[in-house]
Amino acid sequence: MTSFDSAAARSDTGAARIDSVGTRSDAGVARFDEAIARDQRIEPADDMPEGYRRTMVRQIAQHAHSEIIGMQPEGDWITRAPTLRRKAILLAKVQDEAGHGLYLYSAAETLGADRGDLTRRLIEGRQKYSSIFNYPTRSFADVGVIGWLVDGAAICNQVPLCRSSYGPYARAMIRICKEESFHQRQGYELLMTMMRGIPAQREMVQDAVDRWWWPSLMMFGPPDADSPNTAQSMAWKIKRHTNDELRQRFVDMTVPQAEALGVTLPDPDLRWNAERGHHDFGQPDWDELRRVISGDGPMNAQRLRRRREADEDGAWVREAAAAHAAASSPAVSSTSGSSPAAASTASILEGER
Ligand code: BYC
Repeated sequence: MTSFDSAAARSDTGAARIDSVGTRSDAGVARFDEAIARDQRIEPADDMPEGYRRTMVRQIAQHAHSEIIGMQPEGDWITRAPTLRRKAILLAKVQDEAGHGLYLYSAAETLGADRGDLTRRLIEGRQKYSSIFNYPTRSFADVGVIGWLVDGAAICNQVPLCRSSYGPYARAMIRICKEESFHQRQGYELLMTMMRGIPAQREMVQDAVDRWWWPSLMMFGPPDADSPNTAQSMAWKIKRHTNDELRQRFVDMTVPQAEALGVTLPDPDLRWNAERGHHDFGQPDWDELRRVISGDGPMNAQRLRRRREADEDGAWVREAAAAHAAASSPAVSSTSGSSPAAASTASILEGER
């Protein structure tokens, strides 16, 4: 068993376990299977296997957490942006990421999850977020490179998710992808501007590319042979392509952009393979990905500490909102961990870690 397998086992997503906990009627099973076979969307009120529901909550929650934690590396540069225009662009981008997190937590709620409970699972290290956000942003060129490479990788991964089988997730993804495309272009435009500047600016861009290239390739997840979840997620049409297929698509898309920009991608094995019609490229350090995912990346501790502090600082806002909701509708319960929704998240993810 690899580390990626054991990570997945802790998330309780093994197919055998999933089948044994399904609670659907035969008619419900048939309807779900037929909808998947016909490429129809599964909606919140539809019958679905418990394993499908748990997998969707796991992926959507991880995605939502990534958007929210992903505000930190770029957010670090808001007060240090070189001009008012760059500051306004960066502020808007970071705010967009918060919006993406909110759409995604809402999508998870359609499956019975509770957002406060999901946040607690993140803060306690029981749910993951993307490895990419555990690296530091050392210069303003990092802001451009995150837009170009990280949002570029996110687009490659997420455009196919617009056709994901779970309706609320697929629909959230359409808007998110539009905004990510805009982010990618603004990142590229920033880098273009820096590359037309003085040698020190060009060096900053190349240095940022050197540091972010391999972590960007890791965003797509472990190699297919090492990915415990891909086969089931493809069968359920949650994922439309494997991790390696999307990584290849990203490399093919990015190489000509790097050439136009005038930067070198730090991979000696990167070359066009006319026979395959794709670029060959080297393998990222998969041990590094394992370490970062398991909490031992350069910035993991700081990212989670800040997220915990923000959660504590915002507690009074949530309490006020819950009191207002309770006053306007006595039947609506609070957003505290003891709410029925929180209890139901626990049962969806039962057995997780
Ligand atoms: N980082 O069997 P696998 C953004 C985990 S935010 C951390 O391949 P799966 C942005 C994986 O979860 C973009 N963990 O899994 C925001 C699994 O563990 P569990 C975020 C990773 O789910 C701000 C185990 O490893 N995008 O764009 O089939 C500013 C085995 O992996 C990673 C999404 O979340 C990783 N890189 O595939 C700028 C997209 N890779 O959960 C930009 C939606 C793998 O079983 N998510 N793991 O304990 C997905 O498409 C899929 O979940 C993944 C993984 C491709 C990430």
